[in-house]
Amino acid sequence: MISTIDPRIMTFEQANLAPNDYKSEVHPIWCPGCGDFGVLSSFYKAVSEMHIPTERLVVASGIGCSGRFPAFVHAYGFHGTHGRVLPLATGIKMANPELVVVAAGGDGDAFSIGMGHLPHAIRRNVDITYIVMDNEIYGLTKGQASPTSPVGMERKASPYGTVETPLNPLLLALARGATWVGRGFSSKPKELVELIKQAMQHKGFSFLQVYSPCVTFYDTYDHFKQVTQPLPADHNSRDKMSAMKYAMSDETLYLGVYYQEERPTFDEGYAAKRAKAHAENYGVPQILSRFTR
Ligand SMILES: Cc1ncc(C[n+]2csc(CCOP(=O)(O)OP(=O)(O)O)c2C)c(N)n1
Ligand code: SF4
Ligand SMILES: [Mg+2]
Repeated sequence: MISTIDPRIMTFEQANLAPNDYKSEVHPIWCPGCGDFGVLSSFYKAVSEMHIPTERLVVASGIGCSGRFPAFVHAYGFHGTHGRVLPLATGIKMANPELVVVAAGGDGDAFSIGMGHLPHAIRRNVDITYIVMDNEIYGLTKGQASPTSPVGMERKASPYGTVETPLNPLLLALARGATWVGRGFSSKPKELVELIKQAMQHKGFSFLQVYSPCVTFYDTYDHFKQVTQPLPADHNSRDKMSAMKYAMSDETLYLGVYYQEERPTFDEGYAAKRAKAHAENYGVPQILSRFTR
């Protein structure tokens, strides 16, 4: 493939940036104590340790408090429309496969309005990393129930408690065929840095759910501290049945890499078809002729 990277841009070998070098000039306006701060600082550390040149990194998002993420990263960023981060990130990766593309957002963005896109990004196995900051609520719009809110959650907008069963994001991603699935917690930064690195190093679609409490509208810090623990040491991340078993646990919520497998990526598959068509000089006239024969 012809490199689309400008030779003046730093290579991975040359990039030796500190976590702070990935901070943009935009000061985060999240509420003090918001879990998203923990995700952001783990992200700075992860990309620094991976030596990613800022010119090669793109962070895209939808809408929500978590959707502000790209503004705080010194890299390319795209704050898109609500629920549309996956088509956006897919398009960016397809347009320039040499970019490292991260999609970031919240549980509402991912599993309500954006839900239609998730199975398709997964089945295409686009080489992007999707970090979902799950606070089990719509933070930006002041605390409505989201698809991951627990049954009976009482908030201003649900005074008698919610009645819907929450969906299980990990089970969904595993059942749909995601090639990398993990879960972290914003209050476990050391582990989260490792998870972000592994997700980004994986070639294919990586789905990382991160518990990231909303201190203002649904403070779940104590709850997650009590119910989370690392995946057992004997869990084999190549064993999907084991991954599903641990993903189904709802009393203990396990953190770590649930599952990983290698499968051809959409960007590689598409590039191969494009190269074949190019070599055979196959274009629009040839396609049209098939319909007019
Ligand atoms: C098309 C559209 N519908 C609804 C909204 C209103 N809206 C903005 S953010 C949001 C939910 C955000 O929740 P989540 O994705 O969980 O992000 P959080 O704020 O919790 O990080 C909604 C419903 C919108 N901006 N656009
Ligand atoms: S409203 Fe909640 S999710 Fe939004 S910035 Fe504040 S604490 Fe974070
Ligand atoms: Mg949310």
